Amino acid sequence: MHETYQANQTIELISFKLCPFVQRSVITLLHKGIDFNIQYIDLANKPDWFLALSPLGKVPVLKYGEEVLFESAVINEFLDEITADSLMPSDPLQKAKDRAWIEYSSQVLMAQYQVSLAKTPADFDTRLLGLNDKLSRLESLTSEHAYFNGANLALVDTALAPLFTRFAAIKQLFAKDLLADFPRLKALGERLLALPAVQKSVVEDFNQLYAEYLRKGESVLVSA
Ligand SMILES: N[C@@H](CCC(=O)N[C@@H](CS)C(=O)NCC(=O)O)C(=O)O
Repeated sequence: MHETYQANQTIELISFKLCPFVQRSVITLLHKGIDFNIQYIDLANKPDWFLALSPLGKVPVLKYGEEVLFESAVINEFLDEITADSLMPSDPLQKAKDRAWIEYSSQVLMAQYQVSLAKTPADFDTRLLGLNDKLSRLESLTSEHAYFNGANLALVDTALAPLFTRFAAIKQLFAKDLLADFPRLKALGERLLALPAVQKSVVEDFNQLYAEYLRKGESVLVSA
């Protein structure tokens, strides 16, 4: 743990209720027991103060005292480093691999987003092939043990968890089990969704808001 930056500053996370990248940071904050405030914005109507703060105009943004951080993977490593019980492997090679899989998981989240917003059955099927291709690679790497790397929860798990929140919502709302062919990922998802930090990482009416968002986006999931 880095002594200079113990989590004794005011921490505020700028969020959008449905953003999976923000959710990663919320999971990390909650799991590490860090006090923080959350401020929600509407991404369809970004406030000027937010645009001034966020270099890419994206959430999450973390305000740490007067300092501003962006990019969920960077935010999470910072939060991890200023608190005890690191969620990053100490071995340089394993750490580099986890960083690479965190980036990969961002691409999987994007592929999941594309699938969720397909407007026609044909589009849905094409996009699902792309998502499944990415999931197959993850499936073959996922450990049989508790978490992605093995016995210990790591930042790569906090990066993957939002995928499972959305797969669970799709299953519950639209009776589609998109993880049916991926047993190891399914088991990993169940373990992650059982963690209190993951359960509390989204708003209580998440499924309702998610369904509404997909309906507005004319998703085929909603009209099917
Ligand atoms: N690579 C970024 C991705 C963040 C991202 O794409 N956030 C989305 C919401 S989920 C966003 O703010 N989009 C606003 C926009 O692109 O205008 C991260 O990991 O933090």
